[in-house]
Amino acid sequence: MLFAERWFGPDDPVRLEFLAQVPVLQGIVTALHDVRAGESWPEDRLSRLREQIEARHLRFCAVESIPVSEPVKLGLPERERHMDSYCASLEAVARVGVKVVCYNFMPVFDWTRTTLAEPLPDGSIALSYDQAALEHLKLGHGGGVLPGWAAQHTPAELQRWLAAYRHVDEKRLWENLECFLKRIIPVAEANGVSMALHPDDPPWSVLGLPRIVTNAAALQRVLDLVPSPANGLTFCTGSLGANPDNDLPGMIRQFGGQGRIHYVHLRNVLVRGPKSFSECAHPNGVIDLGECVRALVETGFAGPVRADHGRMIWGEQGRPGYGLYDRALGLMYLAGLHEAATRRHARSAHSLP
Ligand code: DNO
Repeated sequence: MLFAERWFGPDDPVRLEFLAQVPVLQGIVTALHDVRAGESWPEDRLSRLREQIEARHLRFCAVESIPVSEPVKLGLPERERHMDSYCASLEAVARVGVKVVCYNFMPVFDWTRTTLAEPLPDGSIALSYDQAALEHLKLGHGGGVLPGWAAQHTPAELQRWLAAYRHVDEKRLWENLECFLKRIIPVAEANGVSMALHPDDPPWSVLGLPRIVTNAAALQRVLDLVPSPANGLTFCTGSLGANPDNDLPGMIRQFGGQGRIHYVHLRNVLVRGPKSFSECAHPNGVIDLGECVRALVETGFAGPVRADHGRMIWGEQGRPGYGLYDRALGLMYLAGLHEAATRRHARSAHSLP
């Protein structure tokens, strides 16, 4: 696997130079964050990002993410134009040599949390989620804003999207996902790009919005909709692991065994009760990351892996979940797990008759 981290571009308070000092780091994932969903990405800006990354002796190894517009997820007429733009972006990404594209199909909001600064017993700060607290937010009515997403939609836009989804249940969302995949996967395949669908975070319906990419059966259904190797997954342990019913190493063996995991996010969560969890340091929490790494090694996974979110520690301020220090610690822990799993796998291969 290739150890990577997310960099939000030249405005990121975590400078690329600092990320490059993490000993095991080989790659960077980033995106053109200011291009609106539905518009196509300019190739010259992608080339400049690549030059900056390569100047630090790192690889631009994945795009995270090319966002899917709401009209595509809702199945509105503009989706045709938006899907054309999406395909143009995939072609541009491929031309600058990036071969993995992460995306999600969550209505309105991407990852959802109720607190961005939950104090953990050791004094560090983490993101957390509680379903009851979420349902109390009166979004966009001059009332609550969803932590992390206040700036993404104006209150009027938000109301418009929330109202539009009243007509889109899970069945319709699946149909719209199928339409999207049938349009873009052939283009990705022709350009040597592996699409990596990120699971819903958290993996259940929020605020009455449908969410469908939540468990093993759903992930298999996604893959079966278009049976091309270019139609694959971002396997995110933190998202799927918030539901303790998900058997993560088993899922890695199932989908990795089919060669359909193209990108991995490895982080941990403390599950506090039904639909209630807090993020935590990588070695703590309910997820056995050692077993997950072992399953990845045994299924021959060779793509990018990142530590995903970290806590805020040692007084660091910045983008919630995306400080430097805890992500660096997490990556070092993952590198240790990987080294142990690789040696064990090599030993067991040699002991075969
Ligand atoms: C959270 C990330 C997600 C992810 C998107 C992929 O920090 O894991 O925002 O990038 O869901 O489209």
